[in-house]
Amino acid sequence: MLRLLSRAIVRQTCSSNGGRMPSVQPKKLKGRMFSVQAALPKYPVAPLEQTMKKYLKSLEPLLSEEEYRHTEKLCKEFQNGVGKTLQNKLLERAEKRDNWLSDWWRSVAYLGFREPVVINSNPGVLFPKADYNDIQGQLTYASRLIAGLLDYKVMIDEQTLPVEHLGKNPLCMMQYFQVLAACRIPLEKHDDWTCYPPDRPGAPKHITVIYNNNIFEVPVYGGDSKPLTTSQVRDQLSEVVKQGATAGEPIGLFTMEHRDNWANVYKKMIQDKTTKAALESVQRSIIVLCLDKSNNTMTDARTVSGHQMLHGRGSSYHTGNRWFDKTIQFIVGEDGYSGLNYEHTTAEGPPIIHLMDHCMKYISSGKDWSPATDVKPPTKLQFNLTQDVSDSLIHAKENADRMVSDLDLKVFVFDEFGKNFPKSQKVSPDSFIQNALQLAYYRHHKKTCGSYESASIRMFQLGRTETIRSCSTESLEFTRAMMDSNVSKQRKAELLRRAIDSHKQYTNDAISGKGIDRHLLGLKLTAAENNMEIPELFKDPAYTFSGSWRISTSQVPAKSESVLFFGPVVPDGYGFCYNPQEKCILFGVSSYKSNSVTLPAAKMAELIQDSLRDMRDVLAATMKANL
Ligand code: COA
Ligand code: HC5
Repeated sequence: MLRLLSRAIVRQTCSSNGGRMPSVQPKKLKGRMFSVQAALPKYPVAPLEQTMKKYLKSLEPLLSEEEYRHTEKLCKEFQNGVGKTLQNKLLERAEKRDNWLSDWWRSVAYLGFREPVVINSNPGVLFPKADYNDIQGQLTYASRLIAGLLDYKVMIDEQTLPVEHLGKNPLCMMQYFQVLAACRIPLEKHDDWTCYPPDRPGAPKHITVIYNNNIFEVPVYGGDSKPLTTSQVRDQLSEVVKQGATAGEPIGLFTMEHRDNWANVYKKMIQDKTTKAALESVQRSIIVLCLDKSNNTMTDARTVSGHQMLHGRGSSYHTGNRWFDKTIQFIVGEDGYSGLNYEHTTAEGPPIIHLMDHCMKYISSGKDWSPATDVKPPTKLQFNLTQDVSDSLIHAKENADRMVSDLDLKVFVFDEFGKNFPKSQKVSPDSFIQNALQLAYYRHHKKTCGSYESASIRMFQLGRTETIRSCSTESLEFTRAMMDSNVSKQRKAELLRRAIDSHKQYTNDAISGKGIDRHLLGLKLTAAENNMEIPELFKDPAYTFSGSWRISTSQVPAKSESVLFFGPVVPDGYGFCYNPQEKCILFGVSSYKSNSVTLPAAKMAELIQDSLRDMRDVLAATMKANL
């Protein structure tokens, strides 16, 4: 496995296509996009002893005494033996690169990952419902969305986006530069990734629109290089609908395939010049816009639409009307529900959500600009499929439908309080919510598990994410106490505050380069790249077990009341994504129907709400007692 991985890494960094980060000519406009980019610190390699100590601490709630002692021994041996060599090699790598991790991460987390990107990797987002219910309203909404996108793109092109901050710290803005120009390309064993950044010749001037499974190249700039107005975009979309009246072959289903299957089909497809040009048009476009039919559902329309955004609801609904390899797909339904799906290689959630929030605001503003001239009409892209490729589409359809039918999702709003309550109790809202997720899991499973929360490490150049191991000795003590009627509310509140503090401390460490998971990964990959024996530490069941994220979570705050979701990362796990607002929290919860251990998503959603309420009650009661 590791050998395969190291070969894949070499292949990626040697890739002739855009497999590597595009470089940028940064403009240093004060407070804007790249003004502080060069001054951002480099991602450090943490001291080995520190990582070993923290790793052992993270295992305390997960292992038996005996298992713990075994791993403790392995850590000691590693730290005094091969770990030293690996650490030195990793430090050498860090010396030579802007970020020792980013290429590896792109490869291990994304391009080398062979399972279908849909559900397993691409997140979905459901926007607040818009007030229309027919195709005319759909086209008007979609054209406002695209106008908002073009308005945002000006800030990327001119590098005038404000620098994002985490607390007081400025963050790396490279992902923003790439989100409107990138696409994943299937290759056997290890995908490629292409990017056409805005400061290069050939930067994209069109979007891809998919309607009724037909795929179109739609110019969104005039011959005068001006962006189209809302009504000009709308005219383009009306033309798409006219030309796309007959359903096309659902070739988007291929992008939901296992990556090696898709790579195999792709290789055949690009033998045909016309098809190759059509595929490149999609890859080179700014974004994909999917114009979907109505879901025609009366019950829990939000959850149904969540499925639509995450995977398209299968071949008889919208899954063929997608291109899941594209970094951003906006999805606009005929029934007022819209959202997006994004391929994760290019960026984390925050740049995508920032763009989305801008579009939401733009839609309700009266803004527009003067019309562009010399506008080229949409072109329906031509795909010539051989019999062989058409046959593969039948398998792709079966595989997609199997995956879709197994995914359980619940999209809901907890509206009894939001960030305001934990803030009033002087505790971190994120750490409060994470402990609620721990409690919800414990309520049903009567134990804890490997738990992942994404932490941003974009305070560093080209930083991506680190893991917050959100299950701790303190969180386990708290969850146990909550389920014990003999423990007083006062004590429960004390344990909750302690668990919150522990989580907050881990968070602060993770965002400042003192996490453990990326460092451990770096040491393991260093061994693989140097053809060294995999150290015992990484063969230890505790390493695999503690990194099997049965709870996989992420906080992505948005200005709008949008809901975000993704699939579980292990069969017996849950995916929890939340968008905390001041007075409510929007949640997306997922699990697999075929798994007999996990609860249906709606049941788990109830446990989360019960946990949030119970935690509020213990804190509020003790607050009163202290007055
Ligand atoms: N008392 C009162 N208020 C507090 C508090 C306390 N003890 N602790 C925190 N707060 C406030 C904060 O000031 C902040 O205020 P704001 O709403 O005005 O901004 C708010 O509560 C939220 O803080 P907190 O809940 O502690 O979380 P955070 O914003 O620091 O986020 C992470 C924590 C882990 C989510 C964040 O560090 C991070 O890494 N985000 C990126 C995650 C990511 O990239 N996800 C997508 C991956 S694809
Ligand atoms: C719409 C935003 C969804 C968030 C996506 C996210 O958090 O992805 C995580 C990325 C990372 O590197 O931590 C992975 N995760 C979904 C498995 C938590």
